[in-house]
Amino acid sequence: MDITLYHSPGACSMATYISLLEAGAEFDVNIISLKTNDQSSPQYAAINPKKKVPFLVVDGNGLSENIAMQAWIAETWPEAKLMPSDNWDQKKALSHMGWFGAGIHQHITRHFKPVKFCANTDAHDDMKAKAKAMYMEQLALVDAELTNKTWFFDHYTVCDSYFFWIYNRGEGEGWDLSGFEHCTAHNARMRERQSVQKVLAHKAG
Ligand SMILES: N[C@@H](CCC(=O)N[C@@H](CS)C(=O)NCC(=O)O)C(=O)O
Repeated sequence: MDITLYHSPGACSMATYISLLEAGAEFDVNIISLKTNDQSSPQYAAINPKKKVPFLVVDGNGLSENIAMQAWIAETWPEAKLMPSDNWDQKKALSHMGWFGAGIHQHITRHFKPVKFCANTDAHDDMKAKAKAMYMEQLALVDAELTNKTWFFDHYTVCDSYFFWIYNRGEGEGWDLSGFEHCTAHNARMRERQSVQKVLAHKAG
C-alpha cells in the first residue's frame, strides 16, 4: 500500500499521525504548513479541495476527516487493536471521535482565529471567552468519562490518539487544564508513548 498523510505540525492531523504510528503502518508524511497557509495553495487544493489537514491518500484514493481515517487505520491493522472489540464500544468510540471533531474542535478554532468567523474585531474578545468556556464545559465531560481509566476503553484505541490533540491544543491556547485531573493524567501517559514523542518532534518538512 502506498500511503501519504498530509499533515501540519500542531494541527489535528497529529491524531491521524499518532494512530498510523501506533498501527505500525509504513507511510510518508507530506507537510502542509498552516503557518505559511500552504493549505490554501492551488497545488494543495488540487489534492484536497477542502483545503484542510489531515488528508490521507492511499493508493491514489483520498480520504478527508479524522474520524474516517481513524476508523480506516483501526480496520486496516486489526492486530494493533486500535478499536474496542465489543460492537457497542466500537460505536461509542465513533461517538467519542465525532464529539471531539464536531463538538470540541470548533471551540479551539474560534479562540485561535476569531477573525475567520467574525469581521468585527470588537467582538473577538467576547467570542474567545465564549469559545474557551465551551471548551472547558466539554472537557469537564471528558474528565468524567476518563475517571479511573487509563484509556477511554480497556486498552489503547484511536480515541486516545484523537483526544491527545484536543487536550494539547487547549494547552496551546494558554488554557490551564490542570484542574481536569483525569485528562491531565491521560495526557502525561500519552506523552510517554513513542508515537506521540515522534509526532511532537516532527516540526517541519
Ligand atoms: N473536520 C476535519 C477538520 C479538519 C480541520 O479543521 N483541520 C484544520 C487544522 S486542525 C485545518 O486544516 N485548518 C486550515 C484552515 O482552516 O485553513 C477533520 O476532522 O479532519
